[in-house]
Amino acid sequence: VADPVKASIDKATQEMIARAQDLGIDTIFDRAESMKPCNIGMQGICCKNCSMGPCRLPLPKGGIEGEDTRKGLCGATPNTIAARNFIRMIAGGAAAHSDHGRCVAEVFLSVARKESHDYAIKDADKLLSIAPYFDVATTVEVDGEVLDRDIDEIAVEVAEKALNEWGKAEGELYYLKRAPAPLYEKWKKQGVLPRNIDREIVEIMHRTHIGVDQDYKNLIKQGTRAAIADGWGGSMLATDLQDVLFGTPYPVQSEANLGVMKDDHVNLIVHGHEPVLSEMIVAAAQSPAMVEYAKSKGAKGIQLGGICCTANEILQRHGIPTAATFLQQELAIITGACDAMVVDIQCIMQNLANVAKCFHTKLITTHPIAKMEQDNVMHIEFDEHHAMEDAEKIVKLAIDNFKNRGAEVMIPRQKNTQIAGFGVESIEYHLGGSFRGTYYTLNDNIINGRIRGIAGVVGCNNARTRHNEGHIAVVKELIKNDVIVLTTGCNGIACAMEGLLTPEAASVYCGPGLAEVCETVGIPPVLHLGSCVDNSRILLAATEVVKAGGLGKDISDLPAAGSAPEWMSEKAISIGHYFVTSGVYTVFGYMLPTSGAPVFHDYLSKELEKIYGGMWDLEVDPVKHAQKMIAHIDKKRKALGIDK
Ligand code: NFS
Repeated sequence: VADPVKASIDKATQEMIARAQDLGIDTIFDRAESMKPCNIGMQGICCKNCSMGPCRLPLPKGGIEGEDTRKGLCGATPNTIAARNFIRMIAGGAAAHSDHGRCVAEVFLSVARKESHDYAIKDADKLLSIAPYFDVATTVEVDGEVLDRDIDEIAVEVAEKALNEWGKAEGELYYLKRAPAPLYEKWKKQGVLPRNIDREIVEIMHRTHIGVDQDYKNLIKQGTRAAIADGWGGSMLATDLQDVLFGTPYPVQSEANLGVMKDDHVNLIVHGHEPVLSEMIVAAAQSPAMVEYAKSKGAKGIQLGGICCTANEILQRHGIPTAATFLQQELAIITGACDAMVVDIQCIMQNLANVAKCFHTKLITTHPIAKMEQDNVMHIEFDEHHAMEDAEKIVKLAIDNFKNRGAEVMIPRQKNTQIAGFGVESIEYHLGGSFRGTYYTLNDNIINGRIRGIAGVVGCNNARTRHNEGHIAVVKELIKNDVIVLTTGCNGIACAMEGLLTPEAASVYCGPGLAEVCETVGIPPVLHLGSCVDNSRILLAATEVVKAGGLGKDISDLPAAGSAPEWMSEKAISIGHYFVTSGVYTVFGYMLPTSGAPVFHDYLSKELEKIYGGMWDLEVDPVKHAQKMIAHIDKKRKALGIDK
């Protein structure tokens, strides 16, 4: 079994791992002890794309001397194999983000066509702001007079064009032109402008089939095209359309960690990714009728809590507290106080069902593409056409289950305050110039050196590393050195649990320059921008910084760097790759599945930097990890002539 203290830096997590062990329930932390990963797979050089394999080409101890003659049955080299595996990970990640985006686009279309009545367009301004990218007119000329166009008409046209991005037959993705012009030109020159979202993912599957693409440079080029289709396509569409439907986030105060669950309330945990479901659950759970119903069953009310990116979605738009990171999901049930956990897609551990069996918790799957085999799991299929009805059914189930709680309830006390809900628009509000309405103040503070640079620190937890240790150490080292941090995903949750998402954190953890800016403006030194599809907000914020002037002409000129200290999912690889090929120096922790193919690994760093200005790097030690990012930031400052 796992040593709880070695497994996590977080006290609540440590307590709950120990409790699980007392109760004889295994968690991911224990399984990480009893099952070790395959060393060859970790190096990226196991090819199982045909039945003559798996062909395994381990790197000899001490490395390769002379010519590298390793090859699979078909002759595939380590570079080919590692590149194939790498871009298949991109395909998996891009598919996950983009299919999520497609689902939102479908709901948006049905709302625009007035076919589903439980949702509405909440942010018409956001709709008007994105319409021009789709060549959708927002005004009409009548008798020489320019009038506002009917918003419903605009909505239908945007929705149709947006949905078409997944499968259009000609042209390129609309949003690519939102990137700084020099970046767009680089993509064009390289031939990596995505044509449509699905096609780039399908083409990866084709090109990595036995006997197709055998040149690692050509393979990674397709990986690039699919990753761009994710970051500047599927993910960006998901973010924008979610903002249109559910509202653009603005800073809100809330709390984070398992301690947000309440003894005397019905605890309903929402876990997964698409806000299409969770938005309705929030609305249902907050309705007076449901709260009354909960009271009639002996509870003081309904406490909602989120896990993974669903947490980030309902946090940034409604201030719903965050219950747990990816690695804490089993622990939320082990409190004994989780009356229902409702899940949709992505990052949901199948072992939740086994844990739920040991308690009264109702585990409910909702998505047709994500079911569980265990018989204690209920499936309530969520459909946008009767969304509210489904949501009410789920909330009621949780309430009715409150009375079935066992005596053994143990909710850890730990929780922290957080301010979340930042975005391109709110950063402009807080750090923009009062007259110019751009990122002027932010740029000014970067140029005068109060802020040394910008870091995007994102991504998962990984049971192979100590929970949250990398996240927190990297972020603390950055802000100590006056680097402002933009966070999303489970890094955002980790930072919230640690109290880094409060304005007060500035005086405790930041260097003097960043502290001064944060205190003057009243913002935390770590700005939570939402879920993993909202990494598109980081791309657009970087683009705004470029536009505001004084810091170069492209994202690759900025004193900025990216990081995923505890990554584990394929989505993280897709994100990493679209950051790199958008010009960002990007460091991953734990490992990269490329170490068995040193030539390919080098290509991902040195050669990609020559092409796109960004590069991959790996650094396991969190302080060195942050220091590498800072060194890159300083290099860019020097190139801009703003080093002191
Ligand atoms: Ni991102 Fe969201 Fe967390 Fe990793 Fe999973 S929740 S989409 S993949 S584990 S950050």
